[in-house]
Amino acid sequence: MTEIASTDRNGFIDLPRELEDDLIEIARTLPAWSVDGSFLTGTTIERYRDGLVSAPLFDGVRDALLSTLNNAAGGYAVVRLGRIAQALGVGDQFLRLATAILAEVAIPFQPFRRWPLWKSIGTDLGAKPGLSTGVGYNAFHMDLVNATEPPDYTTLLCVRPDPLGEGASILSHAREAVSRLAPFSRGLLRDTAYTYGGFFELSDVGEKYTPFPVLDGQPEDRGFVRFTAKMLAESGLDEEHAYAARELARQMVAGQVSYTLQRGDLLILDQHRWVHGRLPLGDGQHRVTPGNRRLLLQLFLRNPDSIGRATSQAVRTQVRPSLAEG
Ligand SMILES: O=C(O)CCC(=O)C(=O)O
Ligand SMILES: [Fe+2]
Repeated sequence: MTEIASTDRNGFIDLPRELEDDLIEIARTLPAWSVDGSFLTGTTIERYRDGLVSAPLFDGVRDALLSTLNNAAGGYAVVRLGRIAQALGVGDQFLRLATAILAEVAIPFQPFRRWPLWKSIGTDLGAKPGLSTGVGYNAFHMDLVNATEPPDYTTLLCVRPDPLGEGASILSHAREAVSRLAPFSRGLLRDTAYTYGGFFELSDVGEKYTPFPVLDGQPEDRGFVRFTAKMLAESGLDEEHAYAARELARQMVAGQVSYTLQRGDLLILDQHRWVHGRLPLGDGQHRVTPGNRRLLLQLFLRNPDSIGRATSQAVRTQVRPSLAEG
């Protein structure tokens, strides 16, 4: 297994100590955020920006973050906020600061109506091991795969790593994985032949997309490699299309990088290019008290230019709730 740290240091953003000290003070002054529908409000974004830019070194970090996320070889970043988390704890002040930093990338929003802006991903020994809160291998996927407009970015903040030292995050460049496939498989992945999961109580991610093609033929900054390894288990997938998806899954694993998030690490991932997942947590979780088990918080981001496409269904939903579930 390759650690991102040793293969691609560019994804890691460590803050200068002076900036950390400034941000610790600034975080204490940031107001609570407000949302309008599912989006962080413009007022909050402006206030948070005013706070951040009062730290003279912040501009440099923002530039590094945006270029890491946007450059051709990039597409993910880990902003290391561990020292700030140590000073502030991972409570409201810290979350406001993390939200402020993310708002410099794109607009924070909460597509799951029943969850707050930061959705908790804890460790549930009763959950199916491969699911979000399970203890097992969470195979490569993109989040909200079956929406016409999935979030542009998914982000994960580590509140507590697995005390048993496992549960590394895995990432793979989906488009490079696709480029290594035989043309025959690529052709099959362009077919509108794949389905996955339900679509309930979601906002601002467009409409339910089923069946969908894995490769949508859109330019890279707009389209997605709509993939989740979990769709391989869906009934009704014929052998040819299942074969092509398995080939893609194999190539994703071949290109995998991994990193165990530490407390205060904030992983930001461009869903147009990268898929993600998680290695199993350490054996013996039942011996770890629930309050000490691994805990991440997840937040999604939307680019301003995708808002219009993503919100059309939400507007209709308000008028005709029955349409929402398709
Ligand atoms: O547990 C993790 O590290 C990832 C979880 C995840 O990808 C998800 O819940 O969508
Ligand atoms: Fe995920």
